[in-house]
Amino acid sequence: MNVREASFDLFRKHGMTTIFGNPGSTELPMLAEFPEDFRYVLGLQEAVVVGMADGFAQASGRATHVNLHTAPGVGNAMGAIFNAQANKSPLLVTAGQQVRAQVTMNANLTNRDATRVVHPFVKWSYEPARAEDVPLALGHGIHVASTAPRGPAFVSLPMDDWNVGVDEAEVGLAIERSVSSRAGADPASVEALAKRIAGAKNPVLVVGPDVDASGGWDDAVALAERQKLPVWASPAPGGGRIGFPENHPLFQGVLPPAIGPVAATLEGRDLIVVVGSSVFPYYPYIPGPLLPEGARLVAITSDPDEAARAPMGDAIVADVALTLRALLEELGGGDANRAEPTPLPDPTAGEEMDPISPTMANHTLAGVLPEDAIVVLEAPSATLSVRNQLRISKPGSYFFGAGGGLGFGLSAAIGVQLAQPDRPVVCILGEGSAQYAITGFWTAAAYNVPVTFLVLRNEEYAILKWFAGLEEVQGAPGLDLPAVNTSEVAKGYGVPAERVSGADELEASLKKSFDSDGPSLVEVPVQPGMALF
Ligand SMILES: Cc1ncc(C[n+]2csc(CCOP(=O)(O)OP(=O)(O)O)c2C)c(N)n1
Repeated sequence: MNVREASFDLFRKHGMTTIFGNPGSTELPMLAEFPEDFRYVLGLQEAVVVGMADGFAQASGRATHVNLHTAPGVGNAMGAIFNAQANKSPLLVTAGQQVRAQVTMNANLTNRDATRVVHPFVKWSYEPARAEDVPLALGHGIHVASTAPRGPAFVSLPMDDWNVGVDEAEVGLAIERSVSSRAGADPASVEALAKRIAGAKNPVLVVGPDVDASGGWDDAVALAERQKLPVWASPAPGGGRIGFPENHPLFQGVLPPAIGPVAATLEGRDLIVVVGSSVFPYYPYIPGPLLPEGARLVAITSDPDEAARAPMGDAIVADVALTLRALLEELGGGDANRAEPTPLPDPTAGEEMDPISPTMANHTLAGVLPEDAIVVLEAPSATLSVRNQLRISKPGSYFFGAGGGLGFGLSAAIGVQLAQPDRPVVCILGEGSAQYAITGFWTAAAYNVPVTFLVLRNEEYAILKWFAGLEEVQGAPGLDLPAVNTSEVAKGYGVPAERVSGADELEASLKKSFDSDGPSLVEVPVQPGMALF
């Protein structure tokens, strides 16, 4: 047995038979005699390769292998690796390396300091000391990436390692290992939190992305319903996933992403229970009290760093779903005697305009969205409007780049669709955002990945104009995007595309797109500016 055979057996054992990559000369030896039960998904640029793998890992819930081309490939991928750590996406990122005999002399394409390059954005980074150690190192990377908090791990692989022989018995022990890491909470902490909830007058629940990622969706609903807790989604920038049905009568909206406004929104609450979110993914600095007067906060997170760095409140570090279940048990069967909050009003389409507003575009999408659709979103100025109009209400149905690096949306949608071939995927993009992963259209076409891309064309970086107002910046250049013709570009990569105008044409085109069994794109001109509803 050689390193290649052992490594592919390891990938098989972990169900990692889809590899996302962009190859170079240093990766070819790994790909030699590529096994038939594996699938290689080619991306034409590394940011897209990692973004696709990120979507695939999140939507499949399992570690996913991305193979990059030595230093320049890893360099191109860095923004997407940053996104993957923010998304807590379990990625095994590997990159080829010069042959061992030429690393010390720094021959061409040597990935100098390979383990340091990715350092701030990965949980673990390694180059095995001997060729024979490659399978063990890959296993190490898979286990690190898959344990909480999940995130990317990196292994640098010298290109002459693959044909080296390994001790079959020894490597077999490494391959068959499993690591179970869903840790339940300390019972005393659960008991104390249950008492605080039961004794609170006006408690509220804030749900974040790890509710969905941990499989705790139904438990969060049960907790909110039994305790009659009004529910807020954690602020949108860090909310890569939705953790609670947004059409539920207890759902109160998405928290604003800034210190003062969060406290103002939660005014009058005496207990804020945060599940599966950092406290909090703030973005603009709008100072104010961290908590409303008289309020206490408790966070449940599987991420010790999230717990440690929070500026206020207590935290329980444990698996989110298991802790919610333990909490439900501790609180017992009866429903709490609290008044139910007023549900959100139904979304409305707003005024007729030409071009239509982003609100109208999202409203139109909501009308034709298939029941079991998955939404991948990267249309910055329309984020809140999408949330409000779509009111996504099923688990595993929303993916958003928590890191904020553009290029996630288009590429992740392809990975999500590959992981969930039986569910329709719609990817809502700003035309600016689409350009950061534009070559992803080729992969969607080449592998016939049936994503519906909806491009909201407002001919500007609308969100940056809004930020300019907030930051009191006048006269900044580079905020307009006239004449970026995304539908024509998509056609160039092989994705059938239409440019439509108005709600009726949009509706017809979206329906056609959802019925098609390949990728397609609908580009619709929309009004400039932020869309909040
Ligand atoms: C990799 C990367 N580069 C730059 C930015 C800064 N940025 C944030 S939003 C934005 C504009 C996005 O434009 P578009 O997708 O058209 O959406 P709109 O703001 O118009 O809704 C930019 C450039 C970023 N977030 N990520």
